[in-house]
Amino acid sequence: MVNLILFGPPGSGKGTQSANIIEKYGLLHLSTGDLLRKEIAAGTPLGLEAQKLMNQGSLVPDEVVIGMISSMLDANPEARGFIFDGFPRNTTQAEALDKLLALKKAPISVVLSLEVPEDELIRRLLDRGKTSGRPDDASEEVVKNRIVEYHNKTAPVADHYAKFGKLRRIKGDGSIESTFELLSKELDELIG
Ligand code: B4P
Repeated sequence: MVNLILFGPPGSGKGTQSANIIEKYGLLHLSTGDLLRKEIAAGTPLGLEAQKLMNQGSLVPDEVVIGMISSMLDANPEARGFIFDGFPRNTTQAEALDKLLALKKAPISVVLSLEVPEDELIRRLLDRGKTSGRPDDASEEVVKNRIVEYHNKTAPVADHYAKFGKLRRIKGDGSIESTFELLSKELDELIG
C-alpha cells in the first residue's frame, strides 16, 4: 500500500494535482475539504458547524476531520493506497494520521509539498472565486486569512515529516502540466 500526502498552502494545486495522480496511479483520493463541502451541501449538523468556520477561512475542529478520515480508511480496506489532500492541517492531525496508518501497517511513504509564492496563491484563489461559488474564495480578506492559518498551523506539518526524511519540495508555480511532470518523477520511483 502506498500512502502519500499532497501538501501545500491554499491554492497551491493540491486538489488539481490529486485529480491527475488518481488518474495515473489509481490511488484513492481523500480530501477533507471535499468531504466537508459534501456535508455542507447535505445540510448535516456537522456541515452546518463546519460552514461558519470555512466561510471565514478558519480550520474546522480536529476531531471532526480525524473522524472523517478514520471512517474513510475503514470503509476502503482494499485500496491500493491513499492520497491525503488538505489533511493533515496541523501536527495534532498528523500524529492522529500516523497512528491510524500504523494500525494498518502502511505508514506515509512520502509528503509532496507544492511550493508557490503568496501573490500567485492569492491570484489563483480569487480567480477561482469568480466561478466556483466557494465563499472562502470570494474575498481577499478570507483568502489571506486562510494563508495566515496555513503559516501558523499547517506549515509545521512539513517539519514533522521532514524529521523522518519523508518531505519532498516540488516547485508548484509553473503550469498544471509541468507541475504534474515534477510530481510524476517522484511517484514513478515510488509506485512504478
Ligand atoms: P481545501 O478544500 O483543502 O482547499 P484549498 O486549500 O483551497 O486547496 P484546493 O485543493 O481546493 O485548491 P487548489 O490548490 O488545487 O480547504 C478548504 C477549507 O476547508 C479550509 O480553509 C478549512 O476551513 C477546511 N478544511 C479542509 N481540510 C481541513 C482539515 N484537515 N482540518 C481543518 N479544516 C479543514 O487550486 C486552487 C486554484 O488554483 C484552482 O482554481 C486551480 O485551477 C488553480 N491552479 C492549480 N494549479 C495551478 C497552476 N499550476 N497554474 C494555475 N492555476 C492553478
